[in-house]
Amino acid sequence: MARSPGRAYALLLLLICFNVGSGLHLQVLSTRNENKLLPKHPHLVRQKRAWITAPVALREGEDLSKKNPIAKIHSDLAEERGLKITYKYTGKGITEPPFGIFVFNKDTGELNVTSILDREETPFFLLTGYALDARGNNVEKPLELRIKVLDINDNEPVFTQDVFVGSVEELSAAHTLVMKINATDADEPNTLNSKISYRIVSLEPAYPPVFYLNKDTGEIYTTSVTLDREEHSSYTLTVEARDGNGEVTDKPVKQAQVQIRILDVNDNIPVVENKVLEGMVEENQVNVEVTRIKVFDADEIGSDNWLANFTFASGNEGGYFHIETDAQTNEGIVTLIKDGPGVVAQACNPIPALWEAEEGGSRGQEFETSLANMVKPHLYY
Ligand SMILES: *[C@@H]1O[C@H](CO)[C@@H](O)[C@H](O)[C@H]1NC(C)=O
Ligand SMILES: *[C@@H]1O[C@H](CO)[C@@H](O)[C@H](O)[C@H]1NC(C)=O
Ligand SMILES: *[C@@H]1O[C@H](CO)[C@@H](O)[C@H](O)[C@H]1NC(C)=O
Ligand SMILES: [Ca+2]
Ligand SMILES: [Ca+2]
Ligand SMILES: [Ca+2]
Ligand SMILES: [Ca+2]
Repeated sequence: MARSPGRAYALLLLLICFNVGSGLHLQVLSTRNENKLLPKHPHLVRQKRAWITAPVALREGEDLSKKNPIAKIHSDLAEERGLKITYKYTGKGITEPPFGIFVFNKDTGELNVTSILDREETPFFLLTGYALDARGNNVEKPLELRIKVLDINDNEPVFTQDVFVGSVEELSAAHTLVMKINATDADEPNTLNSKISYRIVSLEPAYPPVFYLNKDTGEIYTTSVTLDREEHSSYTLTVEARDGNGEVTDKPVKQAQVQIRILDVNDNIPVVENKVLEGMVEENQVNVEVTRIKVFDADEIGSDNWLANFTFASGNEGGYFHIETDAQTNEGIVTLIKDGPGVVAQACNPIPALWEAEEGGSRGQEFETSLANMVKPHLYY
């Protein structure tokens, strides 16, 4: 800790004016006074051979001119040796952008702030103070001065998107995570100034309430009300993000839209329009369409959940008929592919459709068609 004799008295002096509170002025004069002074000056901490100052704190968004000078460096070497000292500061706000935030007096070492500060632009300034002799050489070890910019709540949360889009399957369990909305607040992270509270303002259709929003995370979940795509295939939510702890203020509150599509699940079986169908075919004709079996399926039109799969359960052992689905209309197209005696098709689950056709107006053929979905047929069995 002991300094070389030549420098025992050569200590850079720092004066910080705290204008907050009692207007305390701190001075460290020299190492000779160190033991006496240190306990009275808790803002200055001796670390190795340099004096490091506690940060100066300046609030953003405020006229700070009354706090000037905000800091002062002084070398007592000048006085003790009768040297002419020139003071200099470097760093952000002086020699690096943003320029012109601070000015200093090179003769007195006083540092002034000239601008209203913006924490969101520059949260922290690290300046270095120098005491130079006439030839520009350091007379003292350069000194670090830290200036912290204190936050005020001058930013509102802003949604990262105007419209958030999500989807969830119908019949999903209660408390299923659907999606997450997101807003940002430029104020100091992890403080109340940047805390965001989310809220659903409105939901369309409004009843019953099928979603809830976690106010802290922005996550949207299903409620215990079961979603049914066949009833409502989409929902539109208006959401808002409030500042602070979500308390109501006169500040503007940003809103966003949330669109949630309900995805189809194959929860409807095809229902035939007519239990009995009749078709007529001229004698001695093949590859002609005999009839079309109309079915209704409440699932998403055009999807695999909607498309019916027709098969002959029985009665077509002779192979007279062929049946296939018209993917556009979901009809079963029955075609006579082989001429022959009357065909009676029989049976079956889950929805029998008795079809009767007369060939040539004389012979009657009957069969029942078995209708099942092409996809996830296990839902019905
Ligand atoms: C710093 O501010 C003080 C107080 O307003 C003023 O007297 C002084 O001239 C200013 N110094 C500089 C370098 O602007
Ligand atoms: C919110 O959006 C911002 C900006 O796009 C991103 O940096 C951040 O990670 C997002 N936060 C969450 C929780 O998704
Ligand atoms: C229709 O059902 C039959 C019998 O279950 C099956 O063999 C066939 O692959 C199905 N067709 C389609 C397109 O799923
Ligand atoms: Ca804020
Ligand atoms: Ca701020
Ligand atoms: Ca279906
Ligand atoms: Ca469905």
